[in-house]
Amino acid sequence: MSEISEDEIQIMDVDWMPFHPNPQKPAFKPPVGAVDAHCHVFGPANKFPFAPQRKYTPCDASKDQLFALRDHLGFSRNVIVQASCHGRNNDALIDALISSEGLARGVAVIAPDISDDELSQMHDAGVRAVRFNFVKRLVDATPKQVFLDIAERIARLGWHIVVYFEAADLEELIPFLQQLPTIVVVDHMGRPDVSKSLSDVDFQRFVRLIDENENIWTKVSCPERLSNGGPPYGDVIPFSNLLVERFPNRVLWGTDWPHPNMKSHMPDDGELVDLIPQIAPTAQLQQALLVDNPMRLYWPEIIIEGK
Ligand code: 0GY
Repeated sequence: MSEISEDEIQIMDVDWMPFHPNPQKPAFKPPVGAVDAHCHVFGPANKFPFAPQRKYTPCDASKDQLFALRDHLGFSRNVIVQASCHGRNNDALIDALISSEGLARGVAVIAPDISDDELSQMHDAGVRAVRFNFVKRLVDATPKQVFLDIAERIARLGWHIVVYFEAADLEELIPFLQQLPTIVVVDHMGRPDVSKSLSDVDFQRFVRLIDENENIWTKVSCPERLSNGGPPYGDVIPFSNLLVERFPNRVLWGTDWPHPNMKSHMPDDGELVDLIPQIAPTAQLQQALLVDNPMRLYWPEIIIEGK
C-alpha cells in the first residue's frame, strides 16, 4: 500500500459544496448588536490541519471570511462552534476568537483530561461553552459518563453546554439531558422531520422538553439543512416560529456558515437573514432572538449601548 501524505488527505471531499461566494445584502436589518450564534471556521488547513479522525474534509473557511460575512449581513458578533472536522483541537477556533477582539465567543469540544490551565486559557480567549455531539455521521460515540464529567468541570467556569443530536435519538437522550447542570442549548431545533406536522409526536416531545426544563434553550437555525423543499424553506418556518413564540427568551439564531455537509444546495446567507421576520415576526421577538438572548448567554458582562 502506498503512503498517503498529510497534504493529500487534507484536500476537500470531491462532493464538498463550498459556501456561497457572494451572498446578497439582506433586506432585513437586524437590530443593533445582533449576534450570529452558530457558525464555524475551517482551517485554513495549512495552518490548522483537520483532525485525523474527521468524517469529512471541507474547504477552508477562514476567520476573515467569517468576519466579512458578519459585517455584510449587518451583524455585530459571532458565536463560533468548534466543528467536528477539527476534532478536539480548538486552535483554529481560539485563533479566530482572539482575532475578533471580543466580538466572537466560542463553543469548544474538549477531552475529559484537559488541564485547568488549558480551560482557563480557553476562557480568556472567549470560550463560554462545550459541545456534545451525538450525530453518528459526524463523530464516534462518546460515553455519557465522559460528557457528565466534562459538564461538571465546565459548570464551575460558568460555561454552558451545546448539544447536537438527531430527532430520533431524543427520547433516549432525555434522562441524560436532564442531568446536565448548566444551560443546555439544542442545535437546529433538535432536527425535526419537517415533512410531519407541528403536532407530530417527536416534535411535541422536543417542545415538552423545553417546556418542562427551564435550563434548556434551542437554536432556530438551519432551515437549509432541515427543509425538504429547498429555498425559501417554507416547510421549516412554522417549526422555528412556534419555538420563538413559545420560548422567546430561550432561542438563538445562527447562519451555520459555512454550511458543512450540504448536499442538495448551498444557501445564500443573505436569504437566510431575510427569513428572520417570518421566524420572529415582531421587533420585540427579533430583539430577544438576535440580541438579548445571545448577549445574556455569551456576553453577560456587556450592557449594550450601540455596538
Ligand atoms: C452544523 C452541522 C453539521 C456539522 C457540524 O461539527 C460539525 O461538523 O456541526 C452537520 O453536518 O449537520 O451545525 O454545522
